[in-house]
Amino acid sequence: MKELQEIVGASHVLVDPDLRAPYETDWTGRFTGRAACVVRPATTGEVAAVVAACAKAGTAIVVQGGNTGLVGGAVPGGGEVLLSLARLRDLDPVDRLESQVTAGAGVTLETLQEHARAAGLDFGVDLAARSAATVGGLVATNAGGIRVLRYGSMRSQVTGIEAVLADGSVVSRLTGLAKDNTGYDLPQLLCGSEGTLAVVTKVRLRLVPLLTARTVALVAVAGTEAALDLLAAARDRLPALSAAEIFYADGLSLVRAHAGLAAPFPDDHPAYVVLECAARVDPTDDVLEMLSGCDAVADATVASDAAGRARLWAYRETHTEAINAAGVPVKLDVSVPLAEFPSLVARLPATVTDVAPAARTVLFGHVNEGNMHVNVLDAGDRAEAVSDAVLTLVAAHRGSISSEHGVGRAKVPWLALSRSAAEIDAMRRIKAGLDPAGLLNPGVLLPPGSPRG
Ligand code: 2HG
Ligand code: ZN
Repeated sequence: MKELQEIVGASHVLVDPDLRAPYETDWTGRFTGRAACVVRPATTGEVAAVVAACAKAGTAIVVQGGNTGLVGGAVPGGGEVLLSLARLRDLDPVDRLESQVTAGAGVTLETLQEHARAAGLDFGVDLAARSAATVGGLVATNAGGIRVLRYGSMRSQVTGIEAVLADGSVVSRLTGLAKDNTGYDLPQLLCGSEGTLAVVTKVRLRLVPLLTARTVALVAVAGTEAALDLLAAARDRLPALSAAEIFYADGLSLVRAHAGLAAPFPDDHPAYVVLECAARVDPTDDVLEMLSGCDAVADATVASDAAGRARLWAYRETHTEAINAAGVPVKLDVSVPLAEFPSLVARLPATVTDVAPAARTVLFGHVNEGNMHVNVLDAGDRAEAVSDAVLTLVAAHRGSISSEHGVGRAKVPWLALSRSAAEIDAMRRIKAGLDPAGLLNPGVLLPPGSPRG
């Protein structure tokens, strides 16, 4: 402890239980664990010294950014040093020539977006937790969000990484070269590694053109199949399409009650799709033309001014908050091929109530990627049974048990539903090579059997 205090300063080693508490429980309140202490380094050098000290003492580390994760991957299992990267907030000036920027792991997504926009550019990833989620966490989980349709997930934005390895050594690859075939791509290996292979301290990121002409449409449809028909029309006819999201009547009721929002349409409908187009010239006419030619549209409302767009997005983006206000949910985040999407949605509610009769299932997600956020309230002591039933159903639909939130601690028992034994073995060997003592995020991502995994 004394050594850690010498590295980061006594005020940045939190031992008092009250000070540790906000770091020890995740945002949903479902995952909690005790840390030996919380250490808050401010530089890569300090991170390296902390990791080296922990390696020497054989102490495990759990790594945390904005603590907005949803799978328990950044809260302690018990007794680890919790390494918070929130103070790594360096943000270089935007490199306009390369259209890139280098950001510290603790920079929030919102700060990064504002920084890019002030330079006339934009960042390709956006998600509802933008005010707290940090660059390091977004990389560690390969975050997705609402613009994957247009720009891909976090790994597609990453051109370089600086990271501290489990022995405290630093690997730095921040030149951001567009072409560089000189061996294993370590930055890409770290995207989605959930803090199990190294501690990401800085990231070099690709920026995208700033598209200020934006139009959002909230479209009422008869159900999931109609939503897919609408999606197909939008993808065919709207080259500026940048988001396509889905939610259902019960989610809308919950959101409206929680946030006091007005009904979007005179009538209720089974399902709703949010479409956003972003371009340099106003895409509204194209959106209206597509909507008027699409039979799947039961009703629609369109906004192109900032306040109107935010008003329509609120119906989708308030889901997480509204669900959390109703109780501690079982959160599952799955994806299936689009052809399987309607069958999955149709079978989910009964699959849940078969094992947890009192439970309520709220579905919403990113329809373009077949990514459904399955939130189950009132599961009581049936949380594991619910997860098992839903994830088994997803596997039977050729899907992934974690589409964008990662495996964390929550999904470890089900990893084999999405990954073969040979793949898990290969992952274990990579883990053993980079972290032989199993000190980084033990209990996260890999099933037991790997070094302290
Ligand atoms: C979103 O798409 C996030 O809003 C959170 O991935 C999903 O709360 C959830 O289940
Ligand atoms: Zn999502």
